[in-house]
Amino acid sequence: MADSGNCYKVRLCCAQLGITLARRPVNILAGESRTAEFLALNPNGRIPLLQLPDGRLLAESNAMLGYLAAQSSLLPSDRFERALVHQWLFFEQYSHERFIATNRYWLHILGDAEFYAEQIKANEAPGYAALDVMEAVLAKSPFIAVGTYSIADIALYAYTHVAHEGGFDLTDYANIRAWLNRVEAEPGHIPMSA
Ligand SMILES: N[C@@H](CCC(=O)N[C@@H](CS)C(=O)NCC(=O)O)C(=O)O
Repeated sequence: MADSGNCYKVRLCCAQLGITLARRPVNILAGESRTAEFLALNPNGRIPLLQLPDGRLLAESNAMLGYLAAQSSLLPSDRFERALVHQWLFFEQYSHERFIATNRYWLHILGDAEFYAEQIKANEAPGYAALDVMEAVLAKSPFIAVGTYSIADIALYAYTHVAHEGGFDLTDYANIRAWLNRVEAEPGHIPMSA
């Protein structure tokens, strides 16, 4: 799904690692991730879903990043640094994506601010709390998990760079905005629209 940040993470990682990816569109708005055929591939009924050349299937965008980036500079070999990358991948899913991406889904993808008004409001404080955490970390480090660009940056970039589409204003987040520019300057970067 072109507009999905979770799908974009995988496209961006593959582009930067020179991995060829064949895309198969799944229209979640038409229920295509909930058909019996799709549920047989991913019982959780969600995209992205990665199929390896040998047919094996992998769900969960951040698990895909870990698989694709293994033995590359995007996933440190040092055991503790690798754990730090995982720390931020879990942060992305539990403290960031479920507020920032969800508000974006309701506002930007579904375009139904009125119907979801109460939930959108409820997600604002925890969404900004996640941005506050990132802002503080990025005051001291050029990248989020370790001193170099990693899949933690890819995972958090995906929905942070479009946070405004979920109603989150980054004006007061100078460190995050500088980090977005650094991520975009990394070799092989592609935009979400690519
Ligand atoms: N934790 C999952 C979240 C996946 C997810 O929520 N995907 C959305 C699109 S971004 C989806 O498939 N929604 C359709 C549905 O729930 O039916 C990941 O990171 O891959």
